Amino acid sequence: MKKPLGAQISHMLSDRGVDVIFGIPGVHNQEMYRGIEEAGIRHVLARHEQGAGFMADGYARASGKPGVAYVITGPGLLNTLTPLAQAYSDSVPVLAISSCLDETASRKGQLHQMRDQEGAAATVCDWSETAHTAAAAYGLIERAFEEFELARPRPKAIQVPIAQLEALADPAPFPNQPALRLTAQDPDIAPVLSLLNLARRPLFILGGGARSNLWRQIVTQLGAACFTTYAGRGQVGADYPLNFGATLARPGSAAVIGSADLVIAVGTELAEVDLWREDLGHSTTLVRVDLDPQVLSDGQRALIKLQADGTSFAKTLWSATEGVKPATGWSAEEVTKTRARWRAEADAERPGILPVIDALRAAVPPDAMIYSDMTQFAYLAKEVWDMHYPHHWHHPTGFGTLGYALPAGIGGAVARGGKPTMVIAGDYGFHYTMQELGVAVELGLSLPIIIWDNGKLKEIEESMQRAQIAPNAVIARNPDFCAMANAFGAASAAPASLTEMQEAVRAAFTAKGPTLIYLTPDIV
Ligand SMILES: Cc1ncc(C[n+]2csc(CCOP(=O)(O)OP(=O)(O)O)c2C)c(N)n1
Ligand SMILES: [Mg+2]
Repeated sequence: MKKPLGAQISHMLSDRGVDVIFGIPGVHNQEMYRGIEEAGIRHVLARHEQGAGFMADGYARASGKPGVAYVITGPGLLNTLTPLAQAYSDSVPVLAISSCLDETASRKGQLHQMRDQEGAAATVCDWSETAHTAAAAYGLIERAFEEFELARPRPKAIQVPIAQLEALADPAPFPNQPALRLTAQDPDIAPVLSLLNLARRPLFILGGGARSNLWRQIVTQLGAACFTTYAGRGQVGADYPLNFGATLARPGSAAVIGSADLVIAVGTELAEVDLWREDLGHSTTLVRVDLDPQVLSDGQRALIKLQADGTSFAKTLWSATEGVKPATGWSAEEVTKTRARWRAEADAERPGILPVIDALRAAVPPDAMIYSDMTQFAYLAKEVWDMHYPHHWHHPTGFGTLGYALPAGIGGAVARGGKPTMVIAGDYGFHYTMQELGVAVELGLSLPIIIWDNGKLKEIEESMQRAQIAPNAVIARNPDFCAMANAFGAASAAPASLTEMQEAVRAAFTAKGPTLIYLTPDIV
């Protein structure tokens, strides 16, 4: 049956498994809202398109499905560019569908007109295209979903001219048969196996792309030590005696890596934000496993490069490890001592936060999913908070955007349908997107929102001090955060002790709406 294209698009998305769309309507994209309910899709109304974009990101990270945002021409799309750039750097499948003007070359001064909307989105997305016909819209959506599945997932922007959204169109074609990955065949790991047979101190570095529940068994069987990136936490389990944890950013990790006689890095960019130094520190063969040729060809001098996804690699490796004798060069004692030293080092760098982190972790269910912002609390926590499950801590890693945590956590909580989800933000960063509290209240999300209020932009103040700049522009007047949360209809707590904090956090996970939990460094 013919319907306006705007409505057909929602049906097409629904047929491809989309059950939630985050967005904001306007007169330009209202046709996209005609079919949402009929298609069985839930819409979450953000308070700012940046919020909608981060919600789509948080939803995608929690569900593994693409996150979709509906926004208007011009300012609506521009407001989502920051989240789209964040999704690009962290390889998150986000699809932004917006309206656009029908004609811009000869008509100036139209509502929401800008110079080059398609081009603007192209600067931060994998691609940005305009669908001038219904067939083009369907083709682009199909392509986006196919690429999310088959290639490194990255955000895409599709814009549809207003007249097209309004015009009657036939339904989209049935979903394509899912394509089979070429790389689905077992990667050839023979050279890796020969090296493993010789290695005394093999070391794995597991990133967010390592995705497999076999890693614990693999490293145990091989007697291998491991590091994870922040995004790779939870792949092996904190109680594995040879797990150095997410401590790559400790300068001393270079020496440990240098002492390994085989290093295998899986599904990690080994980027600046993973290492905070140029060189990994290895002095031996580096094996690199990744889907992305750009990662394989970077400056880390990998001797063996395998183009494979982490899941297939782990599967093939596991089926071949039986014949490999476990290595004996690492000792659990060495790992424990090193970790204790690094923990003390991290504690000394940002004093006073570690006891709060430990107490918080003890009160959080092991399967909680955590969304953190750019705050000292999270920088330290990411290093010392061992995760029970992989892909349960999400941070605006690559792009480093303040204001990520709350909206992304809302998107995550929506995807998780009641499973424990928590937000951690700093006092300053919270200002960026705090209006999205209204969404969390509206949806009745049982979301603890931890605010770490050190009264300033502390990370920046300390950086200025290190650079011998007299700190300035690093103090903002904060609102009464608890009163503000209450004004939005959220609950709040300002615990004076760590025990009170734990009680507040436990209660927040089962509350009928969000709870802002206000912490200051005075807490004891
Ligand atoms: C969009 C954006 N603007 C600016 C920055 C730079 N920046 C990083 S941390 C920070 C201060 C954050 O202060 P707060 O949230 O209070 O955390 P704290 O460091 O005090 O724990 C700023 C301004 C950024 N990361 N993102
Ligand atoms: Mg602060």
